[in-house]
Amino acid sequence: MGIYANQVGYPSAAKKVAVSTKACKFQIVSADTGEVAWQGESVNAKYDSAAGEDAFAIDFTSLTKPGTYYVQADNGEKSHSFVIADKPYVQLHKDMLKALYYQRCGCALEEEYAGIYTHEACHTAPAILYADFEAKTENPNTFDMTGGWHDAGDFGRYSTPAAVAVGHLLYAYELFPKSFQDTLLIPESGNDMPDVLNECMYELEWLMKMQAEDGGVYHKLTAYRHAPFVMPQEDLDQFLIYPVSSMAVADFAAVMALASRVYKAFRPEFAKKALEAAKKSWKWLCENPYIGFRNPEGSGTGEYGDYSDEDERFWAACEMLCADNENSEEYIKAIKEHGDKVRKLDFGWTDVSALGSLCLMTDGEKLCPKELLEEVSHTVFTEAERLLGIQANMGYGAAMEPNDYCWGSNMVVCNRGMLLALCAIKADDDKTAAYKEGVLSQLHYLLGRNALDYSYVTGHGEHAFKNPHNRPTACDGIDEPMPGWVSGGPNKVPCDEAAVELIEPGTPPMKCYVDHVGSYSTNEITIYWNSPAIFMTAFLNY
Ligand code: 9MR
Ligand code: ZN
Repeated sequence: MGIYANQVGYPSAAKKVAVSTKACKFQIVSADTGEVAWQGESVNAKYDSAAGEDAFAIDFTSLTKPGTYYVQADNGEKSHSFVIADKPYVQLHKDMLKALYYQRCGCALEEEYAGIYTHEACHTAPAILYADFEAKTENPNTFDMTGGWHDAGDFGRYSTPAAVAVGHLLYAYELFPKSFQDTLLIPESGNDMPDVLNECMYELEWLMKMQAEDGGVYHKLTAYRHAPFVMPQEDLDQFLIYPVSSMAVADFAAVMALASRVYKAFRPEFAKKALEAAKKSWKWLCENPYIGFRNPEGSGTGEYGDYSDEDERFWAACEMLCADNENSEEYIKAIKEHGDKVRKLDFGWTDVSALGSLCLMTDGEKLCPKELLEEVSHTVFTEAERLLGIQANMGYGAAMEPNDYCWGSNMVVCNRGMLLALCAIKADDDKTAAYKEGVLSQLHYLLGRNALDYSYVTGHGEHAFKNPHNRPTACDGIDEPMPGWVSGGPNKVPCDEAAVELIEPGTPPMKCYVDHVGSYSTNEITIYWNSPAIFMTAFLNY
């Protein structure tokens, strides 16, 4: 039997449910005093098809007194400890945001900000165009492409996931500014901008370098193959600028348009530059068809391939409508045209269309024709109801069905949390609480209420994962990883050597995970797995 709780904690005023795999009588024990604070009996045996087992609810909602507790069953078995607090996710939120700072490329991470996780400046050499590399051109043109965040456990920098991650963060800031007041202790801290905007600007300035003269945006900047496990500054491979994709152009236009609005109050010059960059890429989009991206034969870094750019164009059109009041008719036409072909429900790098929905339902509310807005809202709310339905049916309470456990399944968990959060702020008062509980349920899964008893955020929870597939973590000689990283999580088709060896065939999807540094298909970290988690905590801390 196992008892699984959110190892970080539960807000005093919310529902509090842990899970056990057997029926039991239980006590909630104070970790400080050993006193029994609550007792009850498990209820609601439910089969969880993703975990392949029954789960029983251990409900202690009525216990609201702040403190540190654990669950103890009548057979003596215990859960990890957790807190009950007014705002249990403040440090978690800060650490997940600060984690992005550790991804900064092209600068040294100084002790003052990075603590023990310092390193010298990495990837400072100029880059060359992939075409010149392939043609072995002598003395090719070189470009300064330094800056930005490493995408993940590798050192590549990719335009589409970069735009999506910054998108999540800027929307989170726009909607929940109060959740971003604390300093992150990064080099810019203490200037006149919230640190989330400082950190995002580091990525946006790099992204601007990815835009070509004609408005096209290069798909990615990576070496020909992933570096071996070395510290970033030891990776001296030639960085290559791969060709333009229309997904990169559209995502770029969208995020620059968004930045032009968000930074206006703090950095008017930067905001203006962002709007001009967005317009230039929008023009490119109007003049060019879909241009996909496939890795050239032999080249082995991330592909981020995508068979459709309709969703990226939809997001771009929504954002342009909000940022540029001069061509509204044109943008509305584009929103309709592309909107008809997309789901409007996903926040990931493959399908970004929900970023467009979010934009229309918040900033675009007054600019978007009423009928269109109603259609988008209806689609989003219908999905939210579907997700609440899945949560109610699954023993572990996550809106995750067996097929949802793909590479980076924790992104699905968090993206669905984002959608529920959007509905919570847009719903009539009587439904707000249910959607908020829905967001919490996603977070409970992420932080330990799952069949493997893992908190999938480093440094948060007694049984948090510790061995992310992340080059600096693997090579820095420091035992503990940086706190605040979200793992990719269970993947029903594990495909790296470590995972294939350690996960038995036939293992239920929710259990297809290994906390192994080699496991890139279940245990990597990425900027765009942290960003939707940050959106959720920004909402919950608000
Ligand atoms: O997150 C990506 C996932 O959805 C894909 O299934 C996977 C395989 O193509 O690639 C993931 O992205 C990786 C990227 O290609 C390179 N940097 C690390 C990313 C996370 O594993
Ligand atoms: Zn670097």
